[in-house]
Amino acid sequence: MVLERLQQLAYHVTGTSAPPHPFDPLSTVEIDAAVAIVRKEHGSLNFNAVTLYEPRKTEMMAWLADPEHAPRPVRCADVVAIAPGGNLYDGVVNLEKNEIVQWKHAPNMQPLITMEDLQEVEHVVRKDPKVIEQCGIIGIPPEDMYKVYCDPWTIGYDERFGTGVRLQQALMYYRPHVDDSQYNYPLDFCPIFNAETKKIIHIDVPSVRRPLSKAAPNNYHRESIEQTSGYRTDIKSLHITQPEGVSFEMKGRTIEWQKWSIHIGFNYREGLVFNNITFSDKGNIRPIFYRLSMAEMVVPYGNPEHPHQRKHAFDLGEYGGGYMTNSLSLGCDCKGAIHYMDAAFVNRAGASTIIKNAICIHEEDAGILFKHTDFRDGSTIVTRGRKLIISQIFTAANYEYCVYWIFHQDGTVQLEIKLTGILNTYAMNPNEDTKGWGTEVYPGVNAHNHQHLFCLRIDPNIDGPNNTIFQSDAIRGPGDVGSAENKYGNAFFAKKTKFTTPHEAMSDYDGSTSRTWDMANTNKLNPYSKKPVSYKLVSRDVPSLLPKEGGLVWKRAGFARHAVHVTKYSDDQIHPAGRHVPQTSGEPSEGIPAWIEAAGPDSSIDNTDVVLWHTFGLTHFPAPEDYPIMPAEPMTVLLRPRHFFDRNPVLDVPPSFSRTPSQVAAGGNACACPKNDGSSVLV
Ligand code: ABN
Ligand code: CU
Repeated sequence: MVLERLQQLAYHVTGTSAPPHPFDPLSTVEIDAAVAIVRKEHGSLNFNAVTLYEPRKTEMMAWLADPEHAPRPVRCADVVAIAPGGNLYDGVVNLEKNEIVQWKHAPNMQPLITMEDLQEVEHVVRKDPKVIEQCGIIGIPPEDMYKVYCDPWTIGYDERFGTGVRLQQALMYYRPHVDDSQYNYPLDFCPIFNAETKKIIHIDVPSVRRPLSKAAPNNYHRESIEQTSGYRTDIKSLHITQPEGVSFEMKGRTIEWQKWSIHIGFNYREGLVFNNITFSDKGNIRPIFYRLSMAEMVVPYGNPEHPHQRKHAFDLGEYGGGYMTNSLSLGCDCKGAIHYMDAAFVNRAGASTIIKNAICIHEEDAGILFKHTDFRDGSTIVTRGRKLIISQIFTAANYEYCVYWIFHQDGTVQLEIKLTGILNTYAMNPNEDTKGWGTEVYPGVNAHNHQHLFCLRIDPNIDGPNNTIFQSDAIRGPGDVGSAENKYGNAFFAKKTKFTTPHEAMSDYDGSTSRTWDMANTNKLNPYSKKPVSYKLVSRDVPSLLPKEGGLVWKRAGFARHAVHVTKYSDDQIHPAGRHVPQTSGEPSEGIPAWIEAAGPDSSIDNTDVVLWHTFGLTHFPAPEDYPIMPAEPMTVLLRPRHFFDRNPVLDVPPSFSRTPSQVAAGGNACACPKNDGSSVLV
């Protein structure tokens, strides 16, 4: 019956007619169906997640290779549910047979905290007598409790409370006026909330108290700026128009643009997920990536004083990059001719919900793609590039993460993350010594040092699934200056180190050797360079994990110990810090370290189906310029074709200007340019 419904009903989210593509996220209809099937068998439950149970790769590869004849992977739902008493269950529901095919109790684990979970904490905090007492001590009278706010975070891990009880820590703030930013008025104590009993079970109170700051508000909304500095008046309008429409085509959720074909998925956890990424090389459809996503992140804070060690948010695994995603608006978040896609989730009560415009797809001018002028005769070619941007923005309490997946015409994939929003702040007394663990960004406001570390999951499929990862370092040639082999000392080359085991592949960034990593298909050589066809990971924002080896964050965020880990592909290895992240102790470490241990650190990853996990990001020492709201700071990772094509793959992009030597000699501005950018073409 469910299958019939699936086939008959319009897919609110997938936008396709039935049946959905096996990579499509679950539609609202499918989510409701999965919930109904689970409810029928297990009664009253709270739902934490109902998402696509992704098709098993072997089946999926067979279907992609021959969709006419290979069996179509069955639609299944991956369910996370909480039973009365806080018991966690992981389930898989076959949506075509209407049956639960897996239902497992997951004892002593906590699933992520949803926005609904977060929102109830503030109401409880405001009414709690012990919180009211603490507020009184620092100068907030009981009648002002409505001005008290909190950002509830998962507790992270606190050895006093362990993993069995679902807990949140409430980072406390105050708003003198409803329109003031509460981050100017952090409070010095931290209540702990039990999500099961809905009670405050403990309050961490510092030994040195910090009364409520008396500083004037420091706000960022229009009214406040108009009343203070005022707005700049010298910005003229800039319009982006695409009178002929966009250059991409959506086929269901598969986008085709400039030789790329990409399936666009989205889930509650990773947000955007791309599958089956191919590029048409002279008509030959070449696979490049089976799956790409940002799979986890951690934001460890660097103040060792209790309880700040608990501030190390796994924003994807503990809260969900999909659940926190913004509904994007035209002309503000994205500019130009935009195609939006919605995202469907389940709520706690088991009803499907939708975030409208969760994904933004648009094109932008990408500046010069290539150019050359011959200095002797003035012959010139200039070709402008275009880029396709598929983006989402999520709000992780105080911070905004703007995630741009950018596809370039030359086969490059770029992940750009812009960090904006508001610093996490803590209270400080006038003239208090921050001891170097933070910065006074405004009177009474201590913004602690922290890192933003993102884990990119790359499942390469470079001309097929059997790939090998190499590290590439720019190294000086052997031989001393004056020696026969390196007389002038100028020799240097790219040293390639093949990773044959996960142990060898645990590698760190080295800016001094311009280190990059190659995902190569050693079974196929470039006809000219005789090197394996490959994609290079170029990433320069790669700080080391600063929390020390053996410490809490190091144990919990095993993925962040190295810039690169490589594992042999396994269907269920998606989440690098584990499936259920809140309140993990890190003993043993979940996710990547556990998988490597289980597979054997010395097992082979040579010429097989591998996954490359890349951790990158930045270390943030806050400064007043970041406050009261941060100007966006970008970070970029590139995946670039190397020895993949046999010549520059964008020679066929029409130039904006082209004059051969003979055209220059003939005089005039003759230009036989087909229109490329819809704008000026010189004749
Ligand atoms: N950055 C931690 C966080 C994210 C979302 C909601 C609350 C807290
Ligand atoms: Cu930061």
